[in-house]
Amino acid sequence: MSAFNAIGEEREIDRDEFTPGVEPQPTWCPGCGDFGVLKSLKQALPEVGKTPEEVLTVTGIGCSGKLNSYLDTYGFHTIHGRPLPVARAAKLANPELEVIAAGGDGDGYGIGGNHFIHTARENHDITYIVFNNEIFGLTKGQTSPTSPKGHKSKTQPSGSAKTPIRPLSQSLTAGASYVARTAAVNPNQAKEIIKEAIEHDGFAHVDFLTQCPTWNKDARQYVPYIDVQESDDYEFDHTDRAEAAEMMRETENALYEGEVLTGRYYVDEDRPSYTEEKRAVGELPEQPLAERYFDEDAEWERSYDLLERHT
Ligand SMILES: Cc1ncc(C[n+]2csc(CCOP(=O)(O)OP(=O)(O)O)c2C)c(N)n1
Ligand code: SF4
Ligand SMILES: [Mg+2]
Repeated sequence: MSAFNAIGEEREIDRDEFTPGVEPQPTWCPGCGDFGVLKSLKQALPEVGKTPEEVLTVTGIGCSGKLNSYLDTYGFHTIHGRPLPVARAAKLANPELEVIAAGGDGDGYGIGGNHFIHTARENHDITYIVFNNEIFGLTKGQTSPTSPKGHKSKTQPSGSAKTPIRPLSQSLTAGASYVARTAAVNPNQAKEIIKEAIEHDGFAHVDFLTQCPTWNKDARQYVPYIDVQESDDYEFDHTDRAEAAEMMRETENALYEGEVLTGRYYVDEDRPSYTEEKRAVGELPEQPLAERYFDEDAEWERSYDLLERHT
């Protein structure tokens, strides 16, 4: 696969380029589903023609947050629940950058839940991968927003009384223009879904089922899984909001009954991304802010000029 690098030269790329030169070995436990996300990204990025210097990976806190230590792109390891606002700012400053935000179910659906809703609502052109292992992995197995009702942990020894959230339905309702679920146990599908999400113009949310064999031994290991696009048992139009919503609801119910459904649930190619909307009304310059900063001829107001005018 060939691609243009940051200075416009065409060159060949392959997945090894996304493995850091001085390689920190992943500290994830053997059998952890997080390896599946890393592998699918390393395969997907060169296949969509991206070079490491064209990509920014922004992560939250958790086992999942270690992703960008093992993936050789630009990286920003943010604080708990905050990969999306950082990813949004980076995309606005440099729309040419391929921005991938990633984090856990606790990070994204719990502490960062408000950012999730509003990033979907505003349709920022970002790929958002949520490592969904149904617990807080890094902090040793507490219940998360996706833990099943009744899930026992050290902090909920009698079982969680809470009903899990429905991340796919929530994403659709909030306004995401691409919503999918895949699983670490299904690497071929995962790679294809990640490729589609990266290539999608708008907010692409991938709920990525990642087993945690260390702290969530009771959880299903997400096998066998069913690909809803491949199965004759499921027929729906993933461009139709109502049909997608119904399929998501069925999928979210099935997960807690032991049936793992995965696939592409909703795609809206027509909805303009936030960047496109802002450009259309003249509120976003054609020249990326990131470039203007280094352009001595650029006429633009720095924040302290604005401050002076308003004090
Ligand atoms: C503001 C804040 N609150 C709590 C923590 C402690 N903490 C670190 S990781 C984590 C949960 C991680 O769970 P999840 O996001 O699902 O990621 P996983 O480890 O399962 O990949 C928590 C609560 C923190 N780092 N910062
Ligand atoms: S604790 Fe669980 S989520 Fe964290 S690295 Fe180990 S297996 Fe993976
Ligand atoms: Mg988790």
